[in-house]
Amino acid sequence: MTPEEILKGLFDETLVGNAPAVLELTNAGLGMGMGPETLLFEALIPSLEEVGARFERGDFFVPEMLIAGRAMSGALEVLRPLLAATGAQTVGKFLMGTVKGDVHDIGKNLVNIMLEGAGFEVIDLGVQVAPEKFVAAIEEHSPDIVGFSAFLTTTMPMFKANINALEKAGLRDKVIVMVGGAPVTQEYANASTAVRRAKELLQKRCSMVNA
Ligand code: B12
Repeated sequence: MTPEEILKGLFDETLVGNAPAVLELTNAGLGMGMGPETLLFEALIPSLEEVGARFERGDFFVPEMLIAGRAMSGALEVLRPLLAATGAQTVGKFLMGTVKGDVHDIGKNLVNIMLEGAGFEVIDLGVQVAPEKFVAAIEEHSPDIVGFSAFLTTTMPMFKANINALEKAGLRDKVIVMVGGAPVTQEYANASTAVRRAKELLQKRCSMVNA
């Protein structure tokens, strides 16, 4: 198989949610020396974008989205150690969760993997995280950054609700807040940008504290 065939196969099999084939192709690609980022950004993620486009057109329904998502998550588990294996030392603590009312977690999990790879200690609160739970976790773990992930236009208002809850608990000035997810602007909606921004924000905050 050529690298092109691997990428095309990965795209097509993710699209139809064929998890075993996606796993096999992921392993085959890696075995051929293809980079994990190539498999992710040139096949797996574009395929899920196509799934979303088909859903929007009414060609796909929730079950198709679900099996495609599962196929992608399976591949992500194989890629996880490779994406995270940089051996970087801890640069900060990142608390992450998908907001209340939202169950999408693939993007969040990918960002977590990239953050871990860049040396962040990541505490993942999972999905459907209520504002009170974010507040309690910030009090417990004292993270440098808290990340809210949302994938629906209907759950994006939870960003504001979470920030209000942080303000009410007197925590807003203690943490940097980052938001992301499919409906959030391109500038933030990318795992590698997320890592770069996280580091920049942390540096800025440290220099403010030390000034
Ligand atoms: C898979 C999927 C599902 C799966 C989720 C499985 C799972 N475990 O996550 C299931 C089937 C459960 C699902 C359900 C629904 N879904 Co859905 N889903 C998708 C799909 C196809 C892919 C999402 C995905 O994983 N993408 C791949 C990842 C890697 O990319 P990403 O999510 O954009 O993540 C990147 C960035 O956003 C960023 N990022 C993510 N989080 C964070 C956090 C921070 C802090 C930062 C800095 C960055 C960051 O980094 C990531 C990596 O680059 C999208 C289509 C799309 N175009 O996104 C629809 C989509 C998000 N879903 C949609 C809808 C409508 C629904 C449902 C309401 C459908 C229904 N009628 O029931 C339900 C809602 C359920 C709920 N309450 O949450 C719509 C949302 C439309 C909108 N604007 O509101 C979309 C856009 C499809 C569409 N085009 O219509 N879905």
